[in-house]
Amino acid sequence: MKAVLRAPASRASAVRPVASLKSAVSRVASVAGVAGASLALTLAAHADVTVKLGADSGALAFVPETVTIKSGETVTFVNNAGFPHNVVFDEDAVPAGVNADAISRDDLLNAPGEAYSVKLTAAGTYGYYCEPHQGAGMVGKIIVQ
Ligand SMILES: [Cu+2]
Repeated sequence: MKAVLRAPASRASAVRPVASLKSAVSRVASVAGVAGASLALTLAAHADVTVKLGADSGALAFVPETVTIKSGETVTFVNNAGFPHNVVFDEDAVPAGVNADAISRDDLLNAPGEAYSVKLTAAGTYGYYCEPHQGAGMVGKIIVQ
C-alpha cells in the first residue's frame, strides 16, 4: 500500500518542476510584454518632444539643442550618454513669471534611460543647461509657441 502511494507521488513531483518552469517562462514573457506595452504608452503620453541627454557619439550635449513646442506640450529628457546629467533652467532665460526652479531637475539623472519630463505653458524662450557639463557647452533651448 505504501509503495503504491509513493510511486505516483514521486512521479508527480518529478513532473511538477517542468510544468512550473514552463508556466514561469510564460509568466515572464507576458509580464515583459505588458511592461513593454505600458512603457510605450508612457512615452507616448509624456513625450511630445524628446531631448537626448548626451549625443549618440558620446558628446556632452542636448540633442537636439533647440526644440520648439506648443504651449501645454511636454518635453522629455532621456539619459543617453555621458551621464550623469541634469536639467537646470536659467532664471534669467525663462519667460517672465516662470519659476525656473520649479521646472528644473536639479537631481542628477544617473541611470541609462532615466528620464525627466516637464510641461511648459508660458510662451517664450527657455534657456537651460546641464550643471556638470555647462562648462563643456551642454546647454539647450526650448521655444514654446
Ligand atoms: Cu551633462
